[in-house]
Amino acid sequence: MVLSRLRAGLQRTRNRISHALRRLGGDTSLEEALEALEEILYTADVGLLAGEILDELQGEVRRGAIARADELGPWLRERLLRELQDPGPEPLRLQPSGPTVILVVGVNGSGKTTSVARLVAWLQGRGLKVLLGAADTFRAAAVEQLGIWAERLGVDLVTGPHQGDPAAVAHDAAEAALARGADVLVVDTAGRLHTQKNLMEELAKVARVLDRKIPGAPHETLLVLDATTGQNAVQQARRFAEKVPVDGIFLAKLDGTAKGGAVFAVQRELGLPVKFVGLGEGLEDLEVFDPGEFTDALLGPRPAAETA
Ligand SMILES: Nc1nc2c(ncn2[C@@H]2O[C@H](COP(=O)(O)OP(=O)(O)OP(=O)(O)O)[C@@H](O)[C@H]2O)c(=O)[nH]1
Ligand SMILES: [Mg+2]
Repeated sequence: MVLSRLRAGLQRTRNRISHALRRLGGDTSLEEALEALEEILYTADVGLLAGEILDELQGEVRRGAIARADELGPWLRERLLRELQDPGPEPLRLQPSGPTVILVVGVNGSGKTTSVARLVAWLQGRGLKVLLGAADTFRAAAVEQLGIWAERLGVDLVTGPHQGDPAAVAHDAAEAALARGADVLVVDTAGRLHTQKNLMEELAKVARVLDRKIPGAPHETLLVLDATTGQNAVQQARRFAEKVPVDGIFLAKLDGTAKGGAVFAVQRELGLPVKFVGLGEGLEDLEVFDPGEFTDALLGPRPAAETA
């Protein structure tokens, strides 16, 4: 069930590599299969990893560990799987007592607010009491957008005046979370670029204020990346993460892209776990990242002989 939604989301990526995937099995020559595999890696946009994997593979072939075309598919699957960190069923470190604070950051339009809403729905589904903080005071429409989600979700939203200090909103939200006994406080922020010094400093201030009210907060800082931007997202995220301590990635818009392989580039080049993926614009379009399911959805199901 879950797998099928991920499969649907990754369809564009899989379509793009399906021709090459077909050439991996059957009676293709090893040489042709190697070419197909190279095509898969580059087309899926896995980044620097592609070159590394191809080098390794050449080595395997040279030392005779791989001799047939149909051995390449399973080898690739295992190899890709090894790249991915498994966030496990508990991707967020929830505090045993007192509110857990989740700070959501990222560049403009990456999918932060939508992902905040989905996270709230996911947390509510686990029986947790959630409070929302709208620390995006930059655009008037931003608070409104989050307000609509809050109403649909039936959660309280703490906001501040338009163009007001986001750290003040964070302060009030943390206070409200304590006073109302919330299990989780999720704080949405305005989009920003790592090059915008003041805005990066503002983010640091938001984190400091949260920590002052709730020691250890934010307990999770999630960086939302737009999967459709592929390698660009990776480069931006790297610089972003240099400035703010990030705990994990929320990879949004995985459904709208043929660059699903960006997951590998993110993990390899940022060393950060992908904790959630966004597979659409709705509240239910969130999945906890699962490396096995992801690899299956990308490469197609394993042949029966292997799964048996
Ligand atoms: N297809 C698809 N669209 C998404 C997904 N996540 C977000 N979007 C869409 O992307 C657009 C931007 O999403 P927002 O959540 O407003 O992005 P944001 O990062 O909060 O934007 P700013 O606050 O302006 O920086 C909206 O049209 C969303 O519906 C996703 O997983 N899949
Ligand atoms: Mg937003």
